[in-house]
Amino acid sequence: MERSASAVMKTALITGITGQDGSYLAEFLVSKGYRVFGMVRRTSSENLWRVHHLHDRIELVFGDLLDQNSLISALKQTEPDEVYNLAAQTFVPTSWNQPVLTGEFTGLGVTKMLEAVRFINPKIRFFQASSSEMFGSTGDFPQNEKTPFHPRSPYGAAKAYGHHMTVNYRESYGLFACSGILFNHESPRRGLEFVTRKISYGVGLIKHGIRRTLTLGNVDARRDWGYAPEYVEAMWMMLQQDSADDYVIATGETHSVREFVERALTRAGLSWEDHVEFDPRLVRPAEVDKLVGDASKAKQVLGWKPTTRFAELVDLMVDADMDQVQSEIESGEISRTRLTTVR
Ligand code: NDP
Ligand code: GDR
Repeated sequence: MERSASAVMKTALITGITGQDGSYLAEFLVSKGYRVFGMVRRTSSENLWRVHHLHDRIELVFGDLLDQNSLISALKQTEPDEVYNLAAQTFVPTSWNQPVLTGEFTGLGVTKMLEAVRFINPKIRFFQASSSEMFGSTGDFPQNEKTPFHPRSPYGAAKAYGHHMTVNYRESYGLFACSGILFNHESPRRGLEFVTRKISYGVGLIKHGIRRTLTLGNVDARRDWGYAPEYVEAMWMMLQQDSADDYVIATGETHSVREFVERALTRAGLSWEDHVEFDPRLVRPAEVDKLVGDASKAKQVLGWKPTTRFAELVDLMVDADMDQVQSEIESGEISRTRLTTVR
């Protein structure tokens, strides 16, 4: 691929650019003057809605985490200074259904990308999107970079492997490889199956009279929820340091799913009694009861801190989904298919 005329312009390759974080990171890096490449896998129908608005500012290359040569070829084509490895099978319940595939995407995929970096250009700076799910049922609160892992799902176990491989490639080969231990982060671009978006979109459907109920599993689980655009900035900050390291990225606050639902319903003027139902099929084989992160290292070293707090996050997601549902009604886009996906 032809290189830009500008000698100072940095180039980044983002895997998972079609996902929530990939789209925000692409926006952020474009705003910083980067040449941004996104790696996408071949799909039979178009899947680029989160990055449509960037179509003339980003470039796409084909590749799949399962295919080692496609990663090597993506690096050869794009010659990046920085690689952000955001691609993964990210939905925890699916990881019990498809544990092997999750291990291959979310775990081994990291090693495949690290190997590609080492082989093509070991000077490339590498970011791995690790997860608070690695802490699982640890009894230590709040969780920091030194807290032991006890993952409670095939997803969490695969992420722990990817994290350790990132650390190992740094220590064994001197790669500039960073692992961001990211606590839950949300936005109006979150997939509809994750609980926050399921709630905000569900509330939008109820408010517009399309649905009557919101069906949920364990509403006592507690999470540390932040705002996704702020988390992608932390990823970039990690790769701008003099040396590579690992950082917890979190708000330091924990709230239950129940609190999230209550705030969302209140925002829309709806009540729990009329609209929330429990479905035992949504309860997981093993739950992570409580997560709360300590991001003081990121604050001290990177100068990163979260600004959007819980109530503001819920409100902005509910407001966005009220508008989203309204525009889907107007355009006729609300279809039976779309409604089944949010059950
Ligand atoms: P999403 O589920 O929104 O996006 C996942 C991305 O991975 C999609 O672009 C998807 O592509 C891509 N992908 C999946 N499998 C493959 C594959 N085999 N080859 C190439 N691409 C693939 O995730 P998020 O944006 O929310 O998360 C980004 C990263 O951060 C993930 O690694 C996630 O595990 C991690 N993380 C996220 C947290 C969060 O709260 N959001 C918290 C902690 C970690 P396609 O569109 O084709 O499916
Ligand atoms: P999580 O996110 O598993 O933390 O993983 P999710 O939003 O799926 O679940 C959060 C908590 O809500 C409870 N819950 C429900 N969850 C879903 N999805 N649907 C429901 O109906 C429901 N009812 C209750 C869950 O049991 C859980 O306790 C996310 C993903 O983005 C991972 O990729 C990422 O690594 C972690 O966050 C940090």
